[in-house]
Amino acid sequence: MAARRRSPGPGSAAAHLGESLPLERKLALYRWMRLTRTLEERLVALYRQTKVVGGLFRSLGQEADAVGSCFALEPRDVMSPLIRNMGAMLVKGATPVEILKQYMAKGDSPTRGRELNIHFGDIGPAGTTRGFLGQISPLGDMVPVMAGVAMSFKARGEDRVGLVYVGDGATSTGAFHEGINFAAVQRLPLVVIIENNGYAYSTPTSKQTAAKQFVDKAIGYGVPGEQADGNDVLAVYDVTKRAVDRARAGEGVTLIELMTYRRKGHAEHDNQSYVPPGEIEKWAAENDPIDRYVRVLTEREKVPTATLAEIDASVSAEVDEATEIAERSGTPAPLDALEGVYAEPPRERPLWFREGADVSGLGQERPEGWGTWDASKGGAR
Ligand SMILES: Cc1ncc(C[n+]2csc(CCOP(=O)(O)OP(=O)(O)O)c2C)c(N)n1
Ligand SMILES: [Mg+2]
Repeated sequence: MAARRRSPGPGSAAAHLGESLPLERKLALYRWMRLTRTLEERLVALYRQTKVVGGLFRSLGQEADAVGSCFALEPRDVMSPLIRNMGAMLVKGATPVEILKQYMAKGDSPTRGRELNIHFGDIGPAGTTRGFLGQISPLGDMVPVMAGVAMSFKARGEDRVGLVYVGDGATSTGAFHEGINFAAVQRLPLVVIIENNGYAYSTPTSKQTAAKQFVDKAIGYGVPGEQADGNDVLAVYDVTKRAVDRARAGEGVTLIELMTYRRKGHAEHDNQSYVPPGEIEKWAAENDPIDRYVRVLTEREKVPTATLAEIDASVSAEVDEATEIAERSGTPAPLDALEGVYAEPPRERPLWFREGADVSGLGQERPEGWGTWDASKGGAR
């Protein structure tokens, strides 16, 4: 039977966790969480100024979950984030400038305005890229994809580990089941993190599964499962590091359930009218991951508050500078939408299927040269 262990909950805050990390690394965890929150607050301001194109997804209250888990990876490892894992992407090397440009759909953003928010990636052979996959919207689908990534590591004998995040809602998909089952059977070096934040859109966890807890699903897959307090950054680091070490040692998949809470709506448009009164306020007051970590650092680690204030100031300056850089960039050229989508040069003439057809009455024929035909030469701009 799979082993199950629980990390201590709020109150027993990290009494035995992350102790081995040097203070410099503990402060780095603080900085990543603060950067995540400050950058998201800036994005909210830009959203309200209509400078963000599309939805804005917050991870308010979940910063420890994203940051602490990704912090357990090595640069050569590969991670697949979700919309609430901006913190993990920052830890893995995504920059605030890239994220701001991406959210604002700038022409020189990572996807040149063709994808929104944090849907962009950087993957390749170890040492050549930062190792995070571009996100896709279909829930759960990245589990089989990451099983494939982990299988490639195993097949090539590479000392690399994959980590995939899924939400509580995503566990209800067939893809989640197929992916984790395959990875478990193949003993692939994969860590699967279920972020239990209480909701999937407006669906509460109680309507998502009949299981008492998501970590119980590990038993059915025959893999170790661990549940941890997702708002305790050192606990998150600890549980993920154990799983990463197991994967690296050839012991296969671990399923982790991180207990956290989504304090904002699904996206900024969601007014959370379905949330019971007082619930959000309670989590904000009693279980904010940054507040809790500040207490750990100042009370247990004896870090002066001035040191944390300096980090906060440097984060604010970094976000200000990144915003200025991102705001200076222009919008994409219209034909950018077609670049990198089709083969270049094209194998077929554009609209070959219309050749010889009488389309005179349609009034929607594109001129010769429309599309990638001329885009790469710049001729059609
Ligand atoms: C297969 C699939 N079904 C439905 C959706 C629509 N959808 C997008 S996000 C979401 C809720 C996700 O909830 P959860 O997995 O708990 O992640 P969270 O937003 O809480 O981080 C839904 C239903 C989708 N993208 N893919
Ligand atoms: Mg959820």
